[in-house]
Amino acid sequence: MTDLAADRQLDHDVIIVGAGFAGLYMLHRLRSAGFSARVLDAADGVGGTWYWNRYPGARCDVQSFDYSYSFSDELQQDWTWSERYATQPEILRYIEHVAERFDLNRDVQLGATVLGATFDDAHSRWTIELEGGQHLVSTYVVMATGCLSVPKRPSFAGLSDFKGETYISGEWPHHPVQLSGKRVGIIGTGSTGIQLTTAIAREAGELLLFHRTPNFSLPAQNRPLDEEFTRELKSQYDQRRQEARTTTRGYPVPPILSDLSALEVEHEQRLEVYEAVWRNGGPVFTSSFADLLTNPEANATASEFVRGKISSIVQDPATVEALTRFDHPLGTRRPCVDTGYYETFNQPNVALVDVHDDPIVEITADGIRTASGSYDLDVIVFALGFDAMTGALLRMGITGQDGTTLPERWSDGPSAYLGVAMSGFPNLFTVTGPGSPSVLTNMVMAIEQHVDWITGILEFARDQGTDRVEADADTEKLWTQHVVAIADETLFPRANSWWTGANIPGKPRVFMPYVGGLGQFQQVLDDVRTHGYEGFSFS
Ligand code: N01
Repeated sequence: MTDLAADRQLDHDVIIVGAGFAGLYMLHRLRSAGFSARVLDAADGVGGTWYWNRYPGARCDVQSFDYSYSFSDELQQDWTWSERYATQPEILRYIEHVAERFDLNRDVQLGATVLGATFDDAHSRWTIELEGGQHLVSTYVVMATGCLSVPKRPSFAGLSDFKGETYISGEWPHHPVQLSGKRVGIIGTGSTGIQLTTAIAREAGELLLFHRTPNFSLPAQNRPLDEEFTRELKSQYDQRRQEARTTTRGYPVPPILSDLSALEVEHEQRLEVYEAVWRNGGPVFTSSFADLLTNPEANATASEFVRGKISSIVQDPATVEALTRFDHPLGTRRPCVDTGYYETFNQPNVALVDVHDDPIVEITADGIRTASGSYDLDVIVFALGFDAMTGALLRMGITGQDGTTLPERWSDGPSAYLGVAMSGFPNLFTVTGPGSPSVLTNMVMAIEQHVDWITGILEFARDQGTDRVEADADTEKLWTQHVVAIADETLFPRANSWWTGANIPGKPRVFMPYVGGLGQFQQVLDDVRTHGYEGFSFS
């Protein structure tokens, strides 16, 4: 491929991999800055995670009007969200609208599976190899491949013997799936499994939820957005976005959150705050007090409150026990956000199968067998999570300088300067990569932040008359150490979460996202930029 890159003319200044929120905005920004760019995506449509995750009940748990692009005021004024938390079909329609509105589709190549990306050191070019034999050569590559785009696939013994239907949540078929009256089993109780549960419980004849580790789930308090709310929102959209960029989460939080320690206030006052934030709804519950994610005693008060809520909702004591046997502090695995999840267990057609002490042994022709029993099923849905943050990058066949591959480079865990670039891989950028706030924040705001910054550094390189940009190894190492050090000051690393890679056997255990928050990260990015992109070399 090296010779090919030398012989061939450049196809584009930049190849972008991924046509989700990140890839599409990257294309828009690069075009506006005068670069030629092309987006590649294996899917048959734009949308990234919202193209693939079309399982029943799929919706976003960041409020729709925050989980949307802020770069165009016309767009945010024209588009009207119907619900506080948007469903997958509505979000996909929005992304398709953006692609059309900004004339992006003409530079998006769909059905394009990337098999490899190889850097030609002598000519400072990347060659991208696609399934089917096509090769593209570019100066830069931006991996907009998503943090949750590689589903964890089932590897249960006997899987192929099953006579019924099986579905993987992240690869849900495009045709309607008929579940009504059927015996359905769901394996997995993360955000996906919980959303699936509430949706499928309405339809299935019988629903069995195979549950291994309890996750905290918080009520969304979803509602339709009426005209008055929307008018008010739109009249202050710009201020809302300005504020969002300075926050930890990438969206403004309600003023009912307390900035005190949970231990500084009386029991009654603490309960009042928890009750008010619970009633307000959404993932902000984990910020009810200032120290829930840093102080185990403070956290225990919030965990206790949620346990109490679950016990007051779910009628069956054994189910309550299984749902509340938490092995991690609240918020140290990503909390789920639901509409009626705990209430679902009171339905006569729904049961929880606790596979913590009675593990799934195999899938049989008729259903699922655990160590102590067998469950006959017509349909099994796997909601097993993702090889998060690094999965898509590691399987992309990326080879940098000196023939070093990314899997070799990251064999002890990911390392990336600002989550955006890696030494030894010049001219390659990652949007919301490991070491950036990404999945701990509102992804769309985090994407815009990274994309704007990547565009800035490419413009800077062009102004310098160079076309080779590389993160310095020492600076990258210091940043990666800093990301781990500040995570260690919190409770986050205490949990076996996908944030640490613990959900994938053999994956190095490293807390991957930057816990400092979106606003603080912006200050770092601004600082690096105003110092002439300190920590990068240009040649
Ligand atoms: O995945 P998860 P997810 N046998 O890793 C279980 C985002 N998201 O797709 O914990 C039995 O959280 C596993 O059990 P355990 C969001 O960021 C967002 O649900 O390993 N069980 C766990 O219960 C979220 O955090 C939205 O014991 C097995 C489950 O599978 C992220 O995606 C909606 C198993 C995996 O849970 C991931 O959520 C949906 C086995 N062999 C998702 N292997 C929004 O609303 C795995 N499990 C925006």
